Amino acid sequence: MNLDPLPGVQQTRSTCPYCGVGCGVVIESRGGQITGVQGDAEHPANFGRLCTKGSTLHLTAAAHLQAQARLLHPQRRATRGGPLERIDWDTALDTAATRFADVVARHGPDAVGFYVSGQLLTEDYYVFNKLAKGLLGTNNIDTNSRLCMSSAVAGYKATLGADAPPACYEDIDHAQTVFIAGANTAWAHPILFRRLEDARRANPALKLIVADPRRTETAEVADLHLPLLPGTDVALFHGMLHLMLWEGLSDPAYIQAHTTGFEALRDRVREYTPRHVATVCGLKEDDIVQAARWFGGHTPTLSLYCQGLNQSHRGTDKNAALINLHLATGQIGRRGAGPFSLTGQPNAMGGREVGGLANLLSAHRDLGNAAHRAEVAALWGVPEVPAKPGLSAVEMFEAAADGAVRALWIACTNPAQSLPDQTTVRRALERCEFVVVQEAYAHTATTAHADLLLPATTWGEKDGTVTNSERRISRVRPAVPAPGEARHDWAIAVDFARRLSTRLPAGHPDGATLFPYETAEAVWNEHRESTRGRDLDITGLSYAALAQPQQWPFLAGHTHGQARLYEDGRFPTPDGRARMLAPAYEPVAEPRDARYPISLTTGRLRDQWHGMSRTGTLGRLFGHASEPCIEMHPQELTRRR
Ligand SMILES: Nc1nc2c(c(=O)[nH]1)N[C@H]1C(S)=C(S)[C@@H](COP(=O)(O)OP(=O)(O)OC[C@H]3O[C@@H](n4cnc5c(=O)[nH]c(N)nc54)[C@H](O)[C@@H]3O)O[C@H]1N2
Ligand SMILES: Nc1nc2c(c(=O)[nH]1)N[C@H]1C(S)=C(S)[C@@H](COP(=O)(O)OP(=O)(O)OC[C@H]3O[C@@H](n4cnc5c(=O)[nH]c(N)nc54)[C@H](O)[C@@H]3O)O[C@H]1N2
Ligand code: SF4
Ligand SMILES: [Mo]
Repeated sequence: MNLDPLPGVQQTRSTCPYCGVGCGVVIESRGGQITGVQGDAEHPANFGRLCTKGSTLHLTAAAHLQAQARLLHPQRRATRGGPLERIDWDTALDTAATRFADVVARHGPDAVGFYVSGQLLTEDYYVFNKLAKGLLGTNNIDTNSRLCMSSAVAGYKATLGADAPPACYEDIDHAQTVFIAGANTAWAHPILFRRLEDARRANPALKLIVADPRRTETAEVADLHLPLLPGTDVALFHGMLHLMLWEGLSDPAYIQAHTTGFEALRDRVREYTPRHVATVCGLKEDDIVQAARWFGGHTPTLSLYCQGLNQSHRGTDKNAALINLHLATGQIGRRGAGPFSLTGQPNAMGGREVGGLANLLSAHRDLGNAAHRAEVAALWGVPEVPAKPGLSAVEMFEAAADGAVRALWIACTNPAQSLPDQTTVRRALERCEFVVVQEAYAHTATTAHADLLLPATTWGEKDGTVTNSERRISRVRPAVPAPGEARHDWAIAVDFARRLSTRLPAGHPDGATLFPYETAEAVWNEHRESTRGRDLDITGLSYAALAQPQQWPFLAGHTHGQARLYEDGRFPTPDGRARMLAPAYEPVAEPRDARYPISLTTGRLRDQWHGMSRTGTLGRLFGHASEPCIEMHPQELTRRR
C-alpha cells in the first residue's frame, strides 16, 4: 500500500469527505486517535495525491479540536433560543418519535419533512429515503443536492435518458480539447485539475477552453478564456453549434443514427450567428469561432461543467445545450470525449442512486411512474409508495414558513447558511413546531435553531460507501471509534424509524420489519438489489469486491464496471436515441439595469469547504483567503472609485 507505518500505527483505507473527485485516503491512527493521512496510491481517482483540504484532514481530527467543535451528546432545548440540556439517546429518540407521530396524527404525513445531504453516505441516504417514502408515506425528502446537481440530473435525463455521467477521469488523458464551462476546477476539483495539468504536459497539442465570467485560476491557464456575461451560456452553446454546422464540423451520420430532434435544433440555432451571440454574451466573435473550431475539429472533446451551468433558473437548458454539442459532433461514448458533469459533494451521486430527492425513487426510478412506484413498494414490502411529489428543498422551507410543514428533520447540511432566501429559512425554523438537527459539529448556523440535536459520526469514524463524479463507488471505513456518544447517521435513522412506527396510526408498515439492519453493509445489500436491471445495475458488486473502488454499472458475473457509457450509440430512452432539445436562450431572471448595474455571482474558496464547520477549525487553511471578499473587474472598480 503506502509507506510502511511506524510500529503501533494502524492504516485504514477510506475516501476524502470533501469534493466529488472522491480521492482515496489512507488514515493513520494510533490508540484510537487519527494521527495522519496520506493519499491512497492505489485509488484510481487520485493515485496518491491529495489537495490542501484532503491532506489536512487528520489535523481537523486532533483531540483538542474535536473537544471544541464536535457535537458529542444528544441535547434538547426546552424553549426556542433557550439553553441546551444534555439528554440520553433513549430520551432523545423517544421525544423525536413522539413529536413526529403527533404531527402526523394531527396533520398527516405531508406535514413532516426531511432535508438531507449529498455528504451522507449511500447507506445513510437509503435509510432516510425509505423512512420518508416507505414508513411515513410522504415524499417530503429532499437534499442540498437540489441547490447543487439537480439541473445536471434533469439535463442528463432529458437528453440522454438517464442520470449518468457518460465519461470518466481517464478521458482527460485522451482528449484533444477540454471545454470547461461554469467551473473553477483548479479550486473546486483540485486533484482532477492536477490530472488535466499532467495531460497538457504529456500532450502540448491539447486545447483548454474555459467559459467563465470571472478570470479564475482555471481560466488563467486556458488556451482560450470566454468571459461570457453571467447566464448567457445557452446563447454561447447555440452559437458554437451554428458555427459547427456552417463549417461542416458536425457528424451527420451520428446525428442520423443516434439522435432525435436535430431539425428543430438546427432551426433554433440558425438565428444564433456569431455576431448576435457575441453581443448577447459580451464576447469577441473570433473567440466564439475559435471555440467552435476546437470543439468540433480538434477532437476528441471532453466537457467538464459544474455550478456556472447548474445554479441558474435555466440550468437544465444550459446542460442540454452543452450536451447538444457533443451529440451533434458524435463526441460521446468514445475515449476522450463526452459531456462530463462534475459532482460537487462527495456523495451527491450516491444520493441520486438511492433516489433521495422529492421526485425520485430508488435506483434512478421516477416517482411519477406508476410501474416504478410499484417496483419499489414490492422491494420494500409495503403496500404503496405515495404518488404525490414531495416538496423540493426550497418549497419545504417555504411550506414550513407558511405552517404547512410542522416538523423538520435536518441531517448533514446547514440550511441556515446555505439555502437561498434566508429570511424564509429563519421564519421556517422559527415557525416549525419541532426541528431536529443531526450534525457532527456543534456550532453551525442551523444548530442554533434546533429543538433537538443528535450527534453524528463523521469522516474517520463512519462505515459505508460513496460514489464520485465518474460513477466510481469507494468504501468509507472507520479508523477510530465514535467520539462521545455520536452515532452513525443510518443507525440514528433506523432507531428513530423503529420507535416512530410503534407510535404511528394503524396502516403504517412495521418499523422493525422495514428496518432490520444491524450493519451498513446490510443496508447496502438491499440498495444493490434495488439496482437489478436498472442503468446503474451493481449486482456484481459486494463490500468485499469494493476492496478496490469500482465504477457502475457492474453486472453480476462481470469482473469490472463500465468506464464509459453509450459506446454503442444506444441511449436509455424509449427509442434508444438521445434527444436533442432546442431551448431558446432566455435572459437571466433578474437582468442588470441602470439601478442594479452589477451581477453578483458566488464561488468556492480553494481551501475551505462550504460552511467551514471542519475546514474552519484549522488556522492554516485561512492562509489562502483569510476573509470573505468581493472580486470586481478592475475597470469596474476604477469607475467606482
Ligand atoms: N474548495 C472547495 N471545493 C469544493 C467545494 C467547496 O466548498 N470548497 N464544494 C463542492 C461543491 S458542493 C460543488 S457544487 C462544487 C462547485 O464547483 P464549481 O462550480 O467549479 O465551483 P464554483 O466556485 O461554484 O464555480 C462556479 C464558476 O461558475 C462561474 N459562473 C458564474 N455564473 C456563470 C454563468 O452564468 N456561466 C458560466 N459559464 N459560468 C458562471 C463562476 O464565476 C465560478 O467560477 O465544488 C465542490 N468543491
Ligand atoms: N450563496 C451560495 N449558496 C450556496 C451555494 C453557492 O455557490 N452560493 N452552493 C450550494 C451548493 S452547490 C451546496 S452543495 C450547498 C452546501 O451547503 P451545506 O450542505 O449547508 O454545506 P456544509 O457546510 O458542507 O454542510 C454540511 C454539514 O454537515 C455536517 N457534517 C459533516 N459530516 C457529517 C456527517 O457525517 N453526518 C452529519 N449528520 N453531519 C455531518 C457539517 O458539520 C456541516 O455543517 O450550498 C449551496 N448554497
Ligand atoms: S480533490 Fe477533493 S476529494 Fe481529492 S483530496 Fe481534494 S477535496 Fe478531497
Ligand atoms: Mo454542491
